[in-house]
Amino acid sequence: MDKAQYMKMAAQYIVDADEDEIEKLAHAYLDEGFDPVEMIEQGLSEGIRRLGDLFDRGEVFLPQLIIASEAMTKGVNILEQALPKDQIGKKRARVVLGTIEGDVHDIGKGILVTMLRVYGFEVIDLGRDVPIATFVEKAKEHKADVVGSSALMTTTMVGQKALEKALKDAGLRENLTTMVGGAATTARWGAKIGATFWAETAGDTVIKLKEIFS
Ligand code: B12
Repeated sequence: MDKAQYMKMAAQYIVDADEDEIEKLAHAYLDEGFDPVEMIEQGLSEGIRRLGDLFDRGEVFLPQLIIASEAMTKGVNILEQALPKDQIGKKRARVVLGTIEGDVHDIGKGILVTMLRVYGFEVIDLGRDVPIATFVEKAKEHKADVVGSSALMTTTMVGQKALEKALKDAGLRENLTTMVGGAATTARWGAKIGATFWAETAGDTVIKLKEIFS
């Protein structure tokens, strides 16, 4: 089977919320020697986005979304094991990362954590639904170089703005790179709230951070 075919099937199995098929497909894909990141970003993520649109239109309901998320997590876990282990002794930078207050969406954040670790960044993963004060506290405690927040909902992305302010108020912002992302956000939003940068995907985030910490 060619790579495009794998991507198509991965997306479809996520829409179908079929964990068993995802598992089989991920193993078969890796056996062919294809790039795990491509399947995460172009296959599985495409499927979950498509399902989100169906959910939006009322064509699928929350239970299917939950089962599909579990299938997605399973697939990502299998593919992640095939990623090269971080070979870099000295870390490029220390990143404090979490999904913002009120928001439980953590699939994308989880992918980002893995990708950053693979590329030699030290990551302190705060998890999901993280209070603004915790980001600030952990940034201080770990002497972070970067603070990143993920937001998937229009109702929670305002927390990213509050985080920028809280970091400023704590006197930390000047010495930090801040980054925002998640499906609710845009480059315009990132610029508007004064974040150092916004990125669309985990891959783009790695590229931007590598430029800053080369
Ligand atoms: C899966 C999913 C769920 C799962 C989440 C499981 C989990 N553990 O994450 C479940 C079923 C639990 C869920 C629940 C809910 N959901 Co939901 N969900 C989704 C869905 C379909 C996909 C999200 C996803 O995982 N995408 C795939 C990942 C890989 O993409 P990503 O997160 O964008 O991440 C990538 C990039 O953005 C980037 N990135 C991510 N984070 C960061 C951070 C930084 C710093 C950077 C630089 C980059 C970066 O890198 C990632 C990899 O490339 C979206 C639809 C959509 N189009 O987004 C709705 C969606 C986000 N959900 C929505 C809603 C409404 C809800 C609920 C309120 C539903 C309900 N009625 O209860 C609850 C939320 C509860 C809460 N308080 O948070 C709405 C939000 C609407 C809005 N405009 O605000 C959406 C958009 C669906 C819709 N169209 O209505 N959901």
